[in-house]
Amino acid sequence: MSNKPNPLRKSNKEPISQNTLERAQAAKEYIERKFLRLKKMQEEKQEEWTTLRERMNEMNLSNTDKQLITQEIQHKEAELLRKKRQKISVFDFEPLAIIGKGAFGEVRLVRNTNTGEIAAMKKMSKSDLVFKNQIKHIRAERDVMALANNPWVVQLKYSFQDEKYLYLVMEYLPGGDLMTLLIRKNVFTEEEARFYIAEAILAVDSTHKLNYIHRDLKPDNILIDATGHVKLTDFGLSKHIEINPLTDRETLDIDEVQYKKLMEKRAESRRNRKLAYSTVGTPDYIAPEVFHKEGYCETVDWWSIGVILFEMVVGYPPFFSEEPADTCQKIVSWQKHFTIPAEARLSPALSDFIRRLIAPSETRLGNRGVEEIKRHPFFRGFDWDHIREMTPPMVPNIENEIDTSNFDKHEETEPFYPNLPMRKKKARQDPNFVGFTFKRDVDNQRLGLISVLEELEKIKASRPRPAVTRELNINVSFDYSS
Ligand code: ISQ
Repeated sequence: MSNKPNPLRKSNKEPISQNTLERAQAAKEYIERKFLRLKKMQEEKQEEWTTLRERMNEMNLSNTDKQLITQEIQHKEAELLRKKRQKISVFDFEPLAIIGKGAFGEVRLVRNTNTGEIAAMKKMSKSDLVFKNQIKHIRAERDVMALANNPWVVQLKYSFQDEKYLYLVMEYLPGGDLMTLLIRKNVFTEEEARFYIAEAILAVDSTHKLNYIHRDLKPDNILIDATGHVKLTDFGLSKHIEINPLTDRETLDIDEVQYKKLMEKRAESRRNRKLAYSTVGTPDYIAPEVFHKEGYCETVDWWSIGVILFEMVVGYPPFFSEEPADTCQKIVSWQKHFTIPAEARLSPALSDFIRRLIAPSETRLGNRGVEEIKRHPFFRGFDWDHIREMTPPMVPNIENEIDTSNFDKHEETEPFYPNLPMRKKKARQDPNFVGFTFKRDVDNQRLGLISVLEELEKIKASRPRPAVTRELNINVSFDYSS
């Protein structure tokens, strides 16, 4: 290390803050990752070109044909690079409606003015994210949605940023969320609950397979698509709460009439909870070990699944309290507070399933893999393999692609287009957010050399000596979807 004084620091003896060190470390890791990725891509590209040349030689193509194929590929490569360099910003979108508000910002239905595509745009304040130490979480969210080509996860189309905000542009799911369904239905039948919880289980398992623990699963971030099937999102837009005071006594030892009243009160609370705008998320679904400092694993999500299922069939979450702090207390000492009310009249299989999920982490169902969850008697005879082909119990009635009737209405509190300061020079990037930008249709593509190779192989198999330039040109197409 050089001993030269750093002209940017007032005194070279001034200590560097922990925050600066962490940000520098994050930036260093990002640059290293990016470098390795680029190097790997370069190597793969070179390998592909070598293979392509070998194949073309094996096929005895004329020099003109070889040249034409090469030119076509180079042309596509240049096109891809151009697309990659085009900057995307909030000014490429038109706001249509606000469909969610929460801790770090808002979600709007938007239209991409270049392509006409409809999407959900989540906008988050950078300063809030830094202040609440959410950078890692938001990066994980972006990664899981960007990388996964996964039917169970809301797909990320673009992510970008300006000086004040981060933006995630995602596919729009017009069916609303599970919380809205719960509010409309109050309680689900066992069959309805089985369908939604089974889809949620497969969705959660698919993210576990990507080494991602959700930790904050709740009905608000289980979304419903146009066909009535579910997809997961986070992610951080739920909120708390103004709830009617209810005592412990009320959850136990009551007759049917009282129970009905209780349920109505709880439904009211749910509506309030959904309407409330606060920076605090509800802790209702969080596993006890998340509150402790000793660490936890993916089974925390199976606890949350148990709590969501309880709420679906009983009508309220098991550790419900007026104050979030009291809910946390109840969860931490859950053995003292957890009961399934007899009035809910759950089948023995369902009660047992809930008890096996709302359980100590060591013996919790799912501790030895998702299969033990799928094998539980509650799912006896259930066709796990064809769930996406089933007709869901509720199929949303969607009028058109910009129908937002399954979301609550929200007033605009700040303009969609930010009032950014005019700068002469390009602002220095905040290292916290370096590498956030993503464009699905270019970032997840590889140049279609592989598909060119496959086409060449096919031609070779069917006609050992193709010599017609025109036919080859037709086949030099690029499959960017892979
Ligand atoms: C997609 N569609 C509707 C609502 C959404 C909320 C959050 C994230 C993605 C979404």
